[in-house]
Amino acid sequence: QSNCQQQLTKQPVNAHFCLTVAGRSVADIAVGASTTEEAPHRRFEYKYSFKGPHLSQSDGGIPFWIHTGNAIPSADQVRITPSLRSQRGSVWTKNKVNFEHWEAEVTFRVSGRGRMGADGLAVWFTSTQGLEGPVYGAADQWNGIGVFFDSFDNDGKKNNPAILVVGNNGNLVYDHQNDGSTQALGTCLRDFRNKPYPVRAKITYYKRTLTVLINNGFTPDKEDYEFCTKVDNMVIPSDGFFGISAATGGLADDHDVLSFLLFRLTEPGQQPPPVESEIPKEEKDKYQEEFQNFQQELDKKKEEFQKEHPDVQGEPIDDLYESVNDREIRQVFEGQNRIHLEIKQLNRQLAMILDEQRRYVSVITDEVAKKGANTESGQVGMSSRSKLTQAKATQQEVLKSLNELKSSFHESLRQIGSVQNQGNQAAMGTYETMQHFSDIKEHLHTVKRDVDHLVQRNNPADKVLKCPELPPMPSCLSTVHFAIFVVVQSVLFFCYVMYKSQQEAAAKKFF
Ligand SMILES: [Ca+2]
Ligand SMILES: [Ca+2]
Repeated sequence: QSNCQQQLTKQPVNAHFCLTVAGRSVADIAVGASTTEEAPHRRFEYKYSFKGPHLSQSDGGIPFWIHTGNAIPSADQVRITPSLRSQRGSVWTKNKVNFEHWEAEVTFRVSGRGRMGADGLAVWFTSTQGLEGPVYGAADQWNGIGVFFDSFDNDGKKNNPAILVVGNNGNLVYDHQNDGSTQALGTCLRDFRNKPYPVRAKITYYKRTLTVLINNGFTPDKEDYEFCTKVDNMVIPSDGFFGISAATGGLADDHDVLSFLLFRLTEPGQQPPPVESEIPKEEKDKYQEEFQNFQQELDKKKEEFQKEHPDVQGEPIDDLYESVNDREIRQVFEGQNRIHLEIKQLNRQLAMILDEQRRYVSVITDEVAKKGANTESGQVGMSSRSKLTQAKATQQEVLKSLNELKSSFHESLRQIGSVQNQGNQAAMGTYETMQHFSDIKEHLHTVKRDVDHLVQRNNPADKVLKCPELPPMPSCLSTVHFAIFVVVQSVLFFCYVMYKSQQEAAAKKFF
């Protein structure tokens, strides 16, 4: 600390850091008092505690506790107030506690739709049950202590939500309008509303020191407490009731308490007192009956389950079923995978067609070259002229069929587009997708057959034999040939580029 003070005089910027360090060291001392430096003996006291999953009984009550006002106990929590205007509720232990040292762990949620909420939640240890009143739903002028989780900023100093400890000997009237700021024995600023995990408060009264630690609900780690405040030399009634109360005002939050666990602390070296005497027979019978009801219900449910699922033997149920979302995602994924495979196959088939076309072009080119050679030698027959006309007709047929290929390819692309849309919509169209693709395949097969047919008709072997008989106007013919094949190649190349770009666009759409 002296080091810190030196730093403070030299560098005022470090003030915050030093204060944090100082705060941390206080926290360490506070925690150390109850843990490292010979921890006190800690015993769970079920008669002053509640928690789920069977928090409330069939009659709506909480074992060993009473609830008043708008409090609603349920199986896994007590809603001290619902998020409605001007609600007050509380729960109190039925019996007094007279432990010299104790530790209470409260797990709660304060949640509301507003950016601000009201009024707050209070944890009490008082000599009488404050069943009804204006201080967070409990009585004013209490005798004992209240730990307040004050949501609403009544005095407008922008210092809420805050946690404060207020002691009272029965005479003090709580200063609600100033958020109890003049009466608080200890305080810390913590936003405890709308947290992803429940907020936990550990309130320890040990050797006349009251310490409040907070787990701010940002982590599932239940033991991740941080220091809030500490009050030394705190005198509290020798016996009293524990209670939790809450209230709403013009603004309203749900104030839900998931558990209240009380532990009796005994200084190390001292013998912990014997467990308290038996609970009254009447209560015992009631709990016994309650337990048997639970047991019977459990057995019945077990039997029903085994009847309905004879093959299931202790397997986790989560693995057996998938949620609606999981199923939809899986179906969409499978549908898209199938589309991807089909597109790949289309690509392969197109490459094959292109290959055949190339072969065909090379054969024709050879033919033309040979024709050129024959013309020079001057051997021409009249019959060859008719053959040439035939060849010309064949070329025109090729061109026509290539045009068909082009249009059918466009048709395919259109179909792929529509299938993709269906795939995006959901996996319902799987059957339709298959149908579309078989259509596309058929188209392509037809085109391929046509092309094969044409190639066969222009069989290179025949050509080679017939080549010498070509007529003496080769220059004109070869130009026509070349022009045709330039066009053919361009069309094919154009188709391929179109297809490629479509595929890339589709890929972007998917991923
Ligand atoms: Ca307030
Ligand atoms: Ca305030």
